[in-house]
Amino acid sequence: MPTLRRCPGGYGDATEPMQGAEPPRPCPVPPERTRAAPKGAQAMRPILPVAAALLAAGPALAESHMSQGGWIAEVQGRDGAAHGTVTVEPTASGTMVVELDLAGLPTGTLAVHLHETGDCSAEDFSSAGGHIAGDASHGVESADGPHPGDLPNVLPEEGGAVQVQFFNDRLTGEMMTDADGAAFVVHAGADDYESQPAGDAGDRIACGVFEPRE
Ligand SMILES: [Cu+2]
Repeated sequence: MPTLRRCPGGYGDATEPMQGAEPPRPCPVPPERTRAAPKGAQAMRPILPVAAALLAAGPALAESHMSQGGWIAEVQGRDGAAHGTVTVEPTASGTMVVELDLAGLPTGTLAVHLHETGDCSAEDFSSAGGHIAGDASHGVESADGPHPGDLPNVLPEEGGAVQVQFFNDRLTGEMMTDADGAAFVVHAGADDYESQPAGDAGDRIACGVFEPRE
């Protein structure tokens, strides 16, 4: 009988070699507990298992819903500075996953929305129009809200990065692909989730036009 010894860290057992026996079985590799995350990535963690679950469901599902279709916007400030990207991805359930990967924003609490016109050409980004509104009122504090284009405020810390995913089950592909497109807008202030028509969120400081993804 081979003798057992404990592996470092308590993960499983390995057998000690006997005279003339097979070589010892190596200790199993313990699961990775800590991995250096890029700064600002912490906010994504609670939702990442969902993406992992979709990927784990099989290559076909992962391919059809996580890499094909969807939309991406390159976000720019009023000075033309690049602030990263926002993607909208359809999923099997019909819920959209909106992912923000932004940098260089002001600190504070900032409103972010999906606006109804894919046009960031105006200096103040007014060309993006109002929110993607459907038949709803603005804001989760409105009884008949929120807009499909409403999103939770984001809170960039020093350095101005925001990396987060949101579920959005009110937004439809038709809203993203109508004739005049759609845009992502960052505001200078917070959305109060209540004021009509746009949450009293202040100036538009960054904008990106959604384009279909490969
Ligand atoms: Cu807005």
